[in-house]
Amino acid sequence: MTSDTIFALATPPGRGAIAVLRLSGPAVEATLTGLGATGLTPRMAAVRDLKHDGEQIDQALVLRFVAPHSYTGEHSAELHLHGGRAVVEAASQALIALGVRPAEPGEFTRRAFQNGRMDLAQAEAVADLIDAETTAQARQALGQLDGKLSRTYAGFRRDLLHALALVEAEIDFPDEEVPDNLARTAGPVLDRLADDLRHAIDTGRRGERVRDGYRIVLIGETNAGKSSLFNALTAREAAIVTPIAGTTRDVLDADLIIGGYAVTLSDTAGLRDSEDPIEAEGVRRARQRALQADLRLWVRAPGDPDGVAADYAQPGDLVVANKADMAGETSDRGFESLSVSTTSGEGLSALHDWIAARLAKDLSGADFPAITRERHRLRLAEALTAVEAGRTALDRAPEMAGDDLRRAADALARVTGAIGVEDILGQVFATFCIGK
Ligand SMILES: Nc1nc2c(ncn2[C@@H]2O[C@H](COP(=O)(O)OP(=O)(O)OP(=O)(O)O)[C@@H](O)[C@H]2O)c(=O)[nH]1
Ligand SMILES: [Mg+2]
Repeated sequence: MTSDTIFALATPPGRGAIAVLRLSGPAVEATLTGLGATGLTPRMAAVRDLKHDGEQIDQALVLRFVAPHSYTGEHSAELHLHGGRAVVEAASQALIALGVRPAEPGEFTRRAFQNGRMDLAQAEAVADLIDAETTAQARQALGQLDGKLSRTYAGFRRDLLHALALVEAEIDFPDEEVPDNLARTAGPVLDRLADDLRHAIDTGRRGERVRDGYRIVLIGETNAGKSSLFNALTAREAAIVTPIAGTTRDVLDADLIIGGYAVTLSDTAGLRDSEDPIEAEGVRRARQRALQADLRLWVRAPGDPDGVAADYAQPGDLVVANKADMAGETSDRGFESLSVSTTSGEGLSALHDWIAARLAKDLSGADFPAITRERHRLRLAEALTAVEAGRTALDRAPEMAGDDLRRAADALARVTGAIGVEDILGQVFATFCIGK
C-alpha cells in the first residue's frame, strides 16, 4: 500500500517547553534530508540543526524509525522542537513546502491498523487512553491496547470456526469417510460459546461504565433536598435550591470522579403528578433517567410520603435520609439507608465513601471486561443471536447452520476488524483431518 507522507503536532497546541512534530510515510527520509537532518541512526535520538531555504528553523532532537518498526508501520520520524509557536509554524511550513501533508484526525493510528500494527479494538484503546481521566479508564484502555479484549474475541471466533468446520465437513464431504453426525458434535461447542457470549454481554456493562461513566441519579419527592445534595456532592452551587416544591425541571448532569471512577451524577425533578406541562415534562425525564441509571439515590426527608419514587427505586439502591438536622422519622422503606444533612454536612462523607465502595464493587473485576463500547455489545448480541439460530438449525437441518455461524463469525470479526471469514476458515480446515 503506497500512501503519501503526513505530519502532525503530537503535543498540545500552544506554547510549551517542547513540541513534537510527527511524520509518517514513504518520503520521511527525503524530508529529513531536505531539512538538513542527515546521518541519523534509526531509533537513536540526535540533535540536528533544521533548516529550510537557508533559514534555520530550530536546533531539534530528531528520531527516525524505519518501516515496519514504527507505530504506523511506515517510515516515521519525530522532531522534538523548542515549543514556541513561531518555531512550530516555521517547521510546519517547511514540511508543507517539502510536500508533506497535514494529517487527518486519527490518521497515524489508522495507518497502524491498515499496516497490521494493531487491530480495531486496540486502535480504539489508543483513543480511550488519550481521553482517560480516571485511573480506572486508563487501566482498562491499557489492557485493551495490550490485546486483552482482542484475545477474548479471538477465542470466541476460534470456537465458532471450529464448530463451523465440523458443520461444513459434513456438507462438503457427505459421502466420504466423515463420521456420521459429525455436524452434531458441534452442538456442545456452540452451547459453550453461547454461554460465554451471554456472560460477556452480562458483565459487559462494567467496561462501558468505566469508560463512559457510572450513572447515578437522584430521585425523590419534591423538596426532599435532591438539588441540595447534588450541589453538596459536586461542590458547586449548580442546581437551584428553593423551599418551593417543584423547583427542578430539567435534568442536570455533572461529571465527577469518585474513588478513581468516572461518574455522571444527575439531579432530577421531584416525582409527583403535575398539571403544569413544564413540570410534567420534567417528571417524565426524571423517570426515564431513573430507569436507565446504574444506581438511584432515593432522597427522602422526614415525613415524605411513599409516593411515586417507590416505584422507581430498585434492589441495591440507597435511601438517603436527608434533613437529619430536623425532627421526625424517615422511613427507609426496607432499603439500605444513610442519614445526611446537606445543611450541616453531617453524613456526607459517609455517603461519599458508600458510593466509592459501590463503584469498586460494580466496576472492578478479576476478569477483563469483554466489552468497552456499545459497538462491541451490539456485535456480541448479533453474534449470540446467530449462534443460537445455528444451534437450533443444527438439530434439525445441519446444512442450514453454516450460514448462521458465518454470520456470527462476521459479527465478531467486525469488532477487531479481523480478516474475512473465508481466510480463517481455510486455516482451520487445513488442520482438520478428514476421516478422523
Ligand atoms: N433543614 C434542612 N433543610 C434542607 C436540607 N436539605 C435541603 N433543605 C431545604 O429543603 C428545601 C428543598 O431543597 P431542594 O434541594 O430544592 O429540594 P429538591 O428535592 O431539589 O426539590 P425539587 O427540585 O422541588 O424537587 C430547601 O429549602 C432546602 O434549603 C437539610 O439537610 N436540612
Ligand atoms: Mg431540585
